[in-house]
Amino acid sequence: MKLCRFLNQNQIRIGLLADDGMIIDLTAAGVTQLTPLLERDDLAAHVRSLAAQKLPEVSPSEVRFLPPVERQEVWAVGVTYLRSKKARMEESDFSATAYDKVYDAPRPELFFKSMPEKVVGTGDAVGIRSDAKWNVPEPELALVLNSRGRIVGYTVGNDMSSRDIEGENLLYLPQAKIYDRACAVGPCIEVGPSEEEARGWTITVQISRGDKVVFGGDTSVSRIKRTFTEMAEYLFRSQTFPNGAVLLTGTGVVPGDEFTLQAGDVVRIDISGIGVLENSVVIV
Ligand code: DO4
Ligand code: MG
Repeated sequence: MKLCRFLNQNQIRIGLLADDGMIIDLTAAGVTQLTPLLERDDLAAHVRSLAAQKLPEVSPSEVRFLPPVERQEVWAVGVTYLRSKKARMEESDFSATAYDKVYDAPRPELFFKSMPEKVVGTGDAVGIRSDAKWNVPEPELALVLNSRGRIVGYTVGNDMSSRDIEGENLLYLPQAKIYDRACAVGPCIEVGPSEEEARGWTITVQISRGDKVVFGGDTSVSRIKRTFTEMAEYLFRSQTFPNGAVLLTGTGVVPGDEFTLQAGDVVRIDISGIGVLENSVVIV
C-alpha cells in the first residue's frame, strides 16, 4: 500500500496510489496529514476502509508529488554496506580506520541529515555545494518510523554527499552532508512489507547528463549489514521523536572515483517495491 502527499490546485493532499496508477484522494475522506495515520496500529485496514468509499481520483500527471515527510526529522546510518566502507576508506587519509571500525562495531554510525521542511521531493532539484569538487548521490532505502520507533513503512532517499569534504577530515561530515537541497525523499511510503520482504528489493540508480547515461549501478537491500530494527532501536535510544522520524539506511552504490555530479544532471533512484525518486541537480 503506497501513501503519498501531493499538491493539487495549491492544496496539500494525502493520497493512496491505486494499482491502476491513479491517486485516490484520501483528503476527500478527511485525512489531512500522514503523521497521525502512521501512529495507527490498524493503519492498513483503516486506509483500506477509507479507500472503499467512493473517493475522487486524480492522475499523477496532473499533480505535484511532495516529499512524504511532514514533521519528521531525517536521520541517516552510515557505512552499512561493504561498498560504502571501502569508498570511505579510499577517500580518506587519517580518518580511514574510523570507517573500518564502525562497520564492525555494535554501535552504528548515526547522523542527523535534514529538518523536514528542507527535504525535497521527487521532481524537485537536489543540490551540490558550490565549495565542493567531488559530489555524489547516495541512493538509500529509508525507514519510516512512528513516534514509538515502529517501522511503519519504507521510502526512497538520496543522501547527497560531498566526498572531498568528507574525505578531508571526518569532523567535516556535517558540512559534507547537510546543506540546502542535500536530502531528497519520496515519492511515497510503502506500508506493509516486512523486513524480510524489503530485503528482497533492488536499489537501482541512473545518472543522466543530457541524453547520455553517465553512471548506472544497483545493489540489493539484502547487503545491508545491520537489521532494520537494530538501526531504528539505536536512533530511539535516549532520544524521543514525537512525530516519528525517517531513517536513511546507507548507500551500497558508489560511482567510481573519477565521477562527480554536475549541475543539470538528473538522478533517478528506483527501489523495486517502492517507486522512483527523480531529481535534477543544481549548485547551491
Ligand atoms: O560516514 C560517512 C557517511 C556514510 C554514508 O552516508 C553511507 O554509508 O551511506
Ligand atoms: Mg549515506
